[in-house]
Amino acid sequence: MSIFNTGKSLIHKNRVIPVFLTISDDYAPYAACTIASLIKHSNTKKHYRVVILYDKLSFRNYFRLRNLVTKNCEIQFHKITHSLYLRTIVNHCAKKTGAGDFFSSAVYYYRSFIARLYPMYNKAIYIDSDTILCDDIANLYDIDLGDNIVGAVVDKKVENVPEFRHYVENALGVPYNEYVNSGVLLIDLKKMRKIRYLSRMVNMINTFDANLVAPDQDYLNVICRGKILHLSDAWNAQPNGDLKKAKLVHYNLFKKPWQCDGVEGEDLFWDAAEKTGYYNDLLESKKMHSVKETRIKEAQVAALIKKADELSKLKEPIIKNL
Ligand SMILES: [Mn+2]
Repeated sequence: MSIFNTGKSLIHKNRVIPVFLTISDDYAPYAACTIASLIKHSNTKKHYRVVILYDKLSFRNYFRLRNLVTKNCEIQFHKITHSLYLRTIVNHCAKKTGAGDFFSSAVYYYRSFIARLYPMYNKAIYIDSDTILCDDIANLYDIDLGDNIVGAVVDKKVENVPEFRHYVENALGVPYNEYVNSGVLLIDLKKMRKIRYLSRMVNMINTFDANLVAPDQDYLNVICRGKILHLSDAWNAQPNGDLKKAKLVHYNLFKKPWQCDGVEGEDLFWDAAEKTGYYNDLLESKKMHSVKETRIKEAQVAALIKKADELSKLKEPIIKNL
């Protein structure tokens, strides 16, 4: 299953804290920054295991990521290979080519595979690779989920954009103030396995063949509805919000600190970047980032909002929990 593994798989007296990231080659530099920030704020007495689920990873990126390993933080690499479930998702994604089909890579769905691929863990964290830790991630791991399947932060973007709000309520049947962002997840893997999360999601993809706005996130909200613990905003703090108390910053908006100046919390990103082998590359690629690319992104956002608006006008929800 895993091709590359680094760091001894220590049999530790202290339990291990599994943290999952999902990437392709293009996101490796930002994942490195996430990991560097996680290590910076880690507790030397605790043991962290970062697991990178990927579809394509060059040797150069593999070695650069592997170089981040420390005594208390190991890194495992796991290439997601084809399975029946994945094939369904890949085929489904391949059909999405229109404007507003922004999240059309199967990699977005990899977080849904964690519970099934890792039966040895009962609890895990998933974080996006456009995040920077400002606190020990062990503090997130220690939060008691109670009867809930996942812990996540309510998505402020939905609350602030009327089209998204209507989409979530009408097309998904989820109250907008319950709809969470899937960029930071504390997951009860045992419960995920119990409800057969992955096969349920794939079944819904097959049944409804819906062209959703934020696919994996929409499925998570529909499937886990009523069983989601709403975490403090500090664990998924986003630019244009309050970053002062942030424990984790998520550059979730379309402006990324590695592309343009003036993104709130950008200093945190660059501090972490300095600790990776990517620092100079990141500075260079930022210089190359053009106004044209920014315009393309803005058009994509507009298309996404338009899509949300159209879908919110349908009479019935476009997916249902099966
Ligand atoms: Mn993100």
